[in-house]
Amino acid sequence: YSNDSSVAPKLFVPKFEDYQKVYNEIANRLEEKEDYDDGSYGPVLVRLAWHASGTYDKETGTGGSNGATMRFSPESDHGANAGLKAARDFLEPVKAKFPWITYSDLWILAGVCAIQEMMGPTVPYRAGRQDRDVAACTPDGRLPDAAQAQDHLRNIFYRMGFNDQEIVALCGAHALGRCHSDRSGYSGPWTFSPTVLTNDYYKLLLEEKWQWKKWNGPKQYEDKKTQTLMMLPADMAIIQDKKFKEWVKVYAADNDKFFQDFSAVVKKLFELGVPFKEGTETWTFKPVNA
Ligand code: ZEM
Repeated sequence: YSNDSSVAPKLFVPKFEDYQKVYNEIANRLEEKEDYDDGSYGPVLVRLAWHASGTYDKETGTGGSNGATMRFSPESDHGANAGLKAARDFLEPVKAKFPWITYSDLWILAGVCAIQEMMGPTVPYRAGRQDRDVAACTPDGRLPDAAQAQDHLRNIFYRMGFNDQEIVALCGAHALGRCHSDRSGYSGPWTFSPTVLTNDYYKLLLEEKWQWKKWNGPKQYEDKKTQTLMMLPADMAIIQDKKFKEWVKVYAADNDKFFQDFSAVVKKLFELGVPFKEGTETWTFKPVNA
């Protein structure tokens, strides 16, 4: 045995530059694969990172993005996770090219990348998540139920450690993407620009007239004017609740404030329950196509 570093095997310790390479690869794949959905895998990548993180329970310290346990049944089969295979499959070639990154770090890096590449704020990132096995899968029912209202939202998000302002800021993610009838059963986008992050979700909530959609699907709202946009009962709850609504007004009036608070709350979400080593650096990635 020798302490001489010149003969010791070289351990690959990835640095910021290496993670930026992974970021760039994801960004370039987003640009390439523009024939998906509304033109981007971005929204479904954000949803994957959110569902990986949103299982966190602060009382028991279980769940959260450390582990990437949605790779395994039963968690992959939970109703809330329907459709997220598309996002996981999108990232497989990235994992193959950079096998040193854990799935847990990769899924969250992809969420950060998607937000930034869809013109959102920069979201600071720390690496260090470890993949865990099937035994760490969380029980079904930890993610919010779209059919429910403010009491349910508070139960679910307080369990993760968020307050009312943070709940409303997180909901602004619904500026992105859409509901798919073959996934959640709901249908349609929340905004007219589902691949660009804006505060339009809050503006539309306040400014449009919303009515129940007449159809055979689950109860959801549509905008009266164009009948092309949607709101879930859980979305509507944030303007039906007085305390939530105050924050909806703040974010509808001020996109910069929304971006600032959204960046902070998403970083918090993505780090729930992650045992970072002391001194772990916080990085911000350079956008590629944004
Ligand atoms: Zn969502 N979300 N979400 N969400 N979500 C859907 C889609 C997307 C709720 C919910 O039930 C649903 C947050 C919070 C909440 C995104 C991000 C974030 C869909 C549609 C449903 C039903 C799924 C489908 O059919 O494909 C509820 C009840 C929430 C409680 C407040 C938070 C927090 C998010 C991130 C920070 C995104 C980006 C999508 C769009 C996915 C896509 O494929 O387009």
